[in-house]
Amino acid sequence: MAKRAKTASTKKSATRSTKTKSTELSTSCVDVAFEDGIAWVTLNRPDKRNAMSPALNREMIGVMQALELDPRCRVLILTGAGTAFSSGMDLKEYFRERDGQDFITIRRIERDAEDWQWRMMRAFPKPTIAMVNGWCFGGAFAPVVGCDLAIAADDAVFGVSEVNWGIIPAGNVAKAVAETMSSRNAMYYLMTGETFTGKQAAEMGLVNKSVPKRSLKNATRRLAKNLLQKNSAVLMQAKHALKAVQAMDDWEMSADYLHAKGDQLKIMDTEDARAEGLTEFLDKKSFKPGLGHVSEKKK
Ligand code: ACO
Ligand code: V55
Repeated sequence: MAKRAKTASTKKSATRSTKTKSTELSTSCVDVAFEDGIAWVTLNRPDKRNAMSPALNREMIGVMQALELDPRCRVLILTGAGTAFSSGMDLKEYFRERDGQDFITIRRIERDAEDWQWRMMRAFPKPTIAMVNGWCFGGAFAPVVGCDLAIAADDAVFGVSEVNWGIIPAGNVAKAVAETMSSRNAMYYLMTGETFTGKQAAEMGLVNKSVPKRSLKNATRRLAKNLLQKNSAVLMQAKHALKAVQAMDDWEMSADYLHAKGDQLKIMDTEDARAEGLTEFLDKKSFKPGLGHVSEKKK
């Protein structure tokens, strides 16, 4: 402790993260870096406010396929380079330039976007966090809601801006908005195209919370580190189960489904987190499950 306080530079090195860019996974539009179990995935077209072009979408499919199997990724954080999280679909490359192409090509361009923005996101076997650092418009709502959790900068600016330029929020943007915002707020922002801040997004429940921009990375890292403490099989079953029962109207069906997912977990979880949790609480009395995870106490 005393050593660390000696000089500013030693203090800095003591807290320096081991975040390293992955040269093999980074692409022309996406930057990937690993840091202690976290994969930082940064939409990287800052000059275009990280607008999602067909090329970016194809690259994101590849990045997510790789990260799914990569043990260096145990939590995925999605964010944007520069002033934007993402300005939505690329109006030039995704819309104007696809006009006039055949319908099969158009459908493929749309499917590439949707595959990573919500289909792969929702199925991703590891926790995902959207870190909304700035502008977030239209199509960008799909990956924000596609991620399990979201944290925004207080002053990030959101807008369901499709109607402002003459289309409806497709690509499951309206669905994403309907699932996370109240009916009144969803309809209000979808019809007016009015912007709202990260702080308002948190109040409305579109994101989990908002923090001042200067603390955004640390707050997101802290959340990721909480998730890193947990058993990965338990987390995967829990997130997929929640998404599945969200779509079920019948309580008998959801109850049965959840029992089945829990039983499936016993086969998947070779570490047997459940047995260890029971032993540590009931026998060793070494932690309180209501107040934190077993491994926090073990350290
Ligand atoms: N698609 C294509 N290019 C874009 C997009 C986009 N969605 N957003 C920004 N750009 C480009 C601009 O054309 C400009 O390019 P240029 O430098 O080659 O001229 C560059 O990014 C910078 O944009 P500015 O508008 O100058 O940046 P500024 O910081 O002033 O404004 C803002 C940022 C508010 C995000 C603005 O760019 C904007 O309104 N973008 C569109 C937002 C939007 O409504 N997106 C579509 C939603 S609908 C959907 O996604 C389906
Ligand atoms: C939109 C988004 C899309 C799409 C078509 O929100 C329209 C507008 C996310 O993909 O394919």
